[in-house]
Amino acid sequence: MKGKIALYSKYFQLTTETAVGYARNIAGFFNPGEQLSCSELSDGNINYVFRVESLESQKSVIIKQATGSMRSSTHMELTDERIGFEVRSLRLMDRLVPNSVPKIYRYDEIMKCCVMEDLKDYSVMRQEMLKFCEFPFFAEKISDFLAKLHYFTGVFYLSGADKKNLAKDFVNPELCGITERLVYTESITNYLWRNVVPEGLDEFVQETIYCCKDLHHEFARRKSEFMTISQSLIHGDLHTGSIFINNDGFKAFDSEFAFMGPSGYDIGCIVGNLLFAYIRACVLNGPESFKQWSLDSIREIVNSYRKIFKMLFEKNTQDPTLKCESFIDDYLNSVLECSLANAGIEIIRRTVGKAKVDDITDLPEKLILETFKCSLLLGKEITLSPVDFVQNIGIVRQLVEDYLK
Ligand code: SR1
Ligand code: MG
Repeated sequence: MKGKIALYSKYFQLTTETAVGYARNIAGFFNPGEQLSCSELSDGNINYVFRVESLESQKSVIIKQATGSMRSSTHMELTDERIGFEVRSLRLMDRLVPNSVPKIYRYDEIMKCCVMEDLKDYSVMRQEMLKFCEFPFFAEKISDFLAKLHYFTGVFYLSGADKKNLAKDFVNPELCGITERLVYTESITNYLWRNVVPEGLDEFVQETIYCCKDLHHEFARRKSEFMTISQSLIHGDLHTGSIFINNDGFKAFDSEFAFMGPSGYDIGCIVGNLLFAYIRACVLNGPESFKQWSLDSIREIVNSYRKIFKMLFEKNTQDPTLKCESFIDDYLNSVLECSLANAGIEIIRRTVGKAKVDDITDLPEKLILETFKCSLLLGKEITLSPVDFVQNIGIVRQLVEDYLK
């Protein structure tokens, strides 16, 4: 019977009408007979998202559903198990770093739905940065979140057996497959001919990206790390569209790409997207304080991550071999090198690839060409020499100025 319901549920995609009935049946959340309204919030590529709200009490929940394909391209099949990865990882993140993610109220394995906290008082960070809003606390809080997530799910804290058991819960081949293809292969080869380049820049992209052997080499290095290094549980898609923020704090969400991977992938994703905000501010002649804040945040993320991870190591690590002061420094250097390299790759893939960012696509048309070129040149420079940027993110200023001339 369970199998039949599961099969049926593949066709039972929620709508604004059925989501109300679905929410009403969540025991104890809404009062019986309460008038409920529903709006669809889906705007990502992958899932369906609804807000169900009581007209009387104003209480509300978010319902997120995964179907057997992508929302934006329904002909592209994608495992509906992805929602399970999201729920399991969000629950674990909430345990390791309380209040860092939305609360999950309920997970329905049959319908592939989860019901979660509605963060009405928060906004998507990317959208806030499009308005040049600054968040002075962000760097410290996000590094605390990442250092704790990576430390408590890695070998400096867990036993070999516990880490392997955790890894079993996060074998996520389909979503990793998207990243392997979209981030690490399509953006350097365009082998599926799906990259989207503004008219007139094909030759520039060929020369700068697709035909650059050194860049290809670095993509190969980082892709092989992504596919083999299992340092810790990672969020797997921590761009600024996967972060809710307000003046009090942030909440990470959309962690369906979570798996045991290279910790630097998460740091790189956030750094790359802060750099998009920086480039946009330069192109639009935005406030100096915003530009300064975005670069300072990157510097602080790198420094605080290192500091917090080391503090956790000193306080908790027991393994007599791994408790090695000189090695932890080497380890963190390599995580941060991998982070900046992935920041560069994130910039390149979001510029030439199919999955773009509003920071660039929302610009007035006459600014697109120069911004596109600037992003690619900066992304390439960082990917080729990540350590220079770990040591001094300030060099981005001069580079961007030169690229925009
Ligand atoms: C096909 S999904 C495209 C992108 O959206 C997600 O947020 C991930 O970043 C993925 O690479
Ligand atoms: Mg997403």
